[in-house]
Amino acid sequence: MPENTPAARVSVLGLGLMGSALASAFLKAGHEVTVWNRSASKTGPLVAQGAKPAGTATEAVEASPLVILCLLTNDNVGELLATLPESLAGRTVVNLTNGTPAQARALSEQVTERGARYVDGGIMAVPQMIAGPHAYVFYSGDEEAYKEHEATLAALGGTRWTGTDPGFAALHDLGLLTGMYGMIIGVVQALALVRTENIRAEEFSGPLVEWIQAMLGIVPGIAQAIDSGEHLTDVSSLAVNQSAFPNFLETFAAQGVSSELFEPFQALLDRSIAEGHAADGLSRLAEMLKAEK
Ligand code: FVH
Repeated sequence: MPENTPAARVSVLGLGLMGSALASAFLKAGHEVTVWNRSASKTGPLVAQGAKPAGTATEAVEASPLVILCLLTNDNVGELLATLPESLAGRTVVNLTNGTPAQARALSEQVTERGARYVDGGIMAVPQMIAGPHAYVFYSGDEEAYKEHEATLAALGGTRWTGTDPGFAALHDLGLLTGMYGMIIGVVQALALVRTENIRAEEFSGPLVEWIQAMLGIVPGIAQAIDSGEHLTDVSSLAVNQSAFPNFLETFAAQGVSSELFEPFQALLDRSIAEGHAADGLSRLAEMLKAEK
């Protein structure tokens, strides 16, 4: 525990892979931890580390001013919260379950209506990384409650405040994961392509990583163009990208690799050009993706 951080009472509800890692991190930081899980068998290893088992979710909530939830889905969270309206009052609920901004906002209402404070969190780590140097959590919601418990929450990793809109932590979480999935789409397509000629994926991963790292340098420029609305480019126009794109789709077909992940990109390029944006850079595509809310 960092110096000057007093031991806190924390309850962790939901002891799957992630919830167990969270509870364990609080214990290692010297906090007094109460644990509950729907299937009681999962409390065993944490009790062995010093956690107190709660017989019911209500008992777990009543044990601590800070209540951490980490269930599979936010629907599960809503259902669980609905079973404990009385015991929530006066506590801070920090929900670290993965979900959508709309779900976080709805849960915030559900919790505050019962006299408790709500903070939502998006964990940027896998269970094995919790409490390590690269783990951090986005938080949003009740700022006073967050500040009151930030030192305790720091046992899990870095703390990044995103604002008082309870949906913002989920938005940041999903934003980063969207970038990650975009990269994974490119990586699996590239490796599937070179494997058709028996080039080893491991061998190709070297230049692939090097190239992706070099290309990451264009991200700030794309972001700047999106913020300013100035999409004209002298680097790589949509017209240039559109003219090269059939080479990819033709090669995928010729090599027997599905192009199902890439066809939507071709369609988006075509639509951008048809709407008069041929001279713009790739940042224009963010505008093209906007749909009416
Ligand atoms: N694991 C990971 O890498 C990711 C990293 C980023 C954040 N996610 C999110 O964390 C949430 C929990 O994930 P998890 O890895 O702990 O998941 P499981 O090991 O499958 O544990 C699920 C727990 O949820 C409990 N549960 C499920 N349904 C209910 C319900 N209706 N009522 C009460 N509890 C429920 C389940 O209980 P049990 O099956 O053991 O009885 C587990 O405790 C998740 O949002 C990830 O997206 C993890």
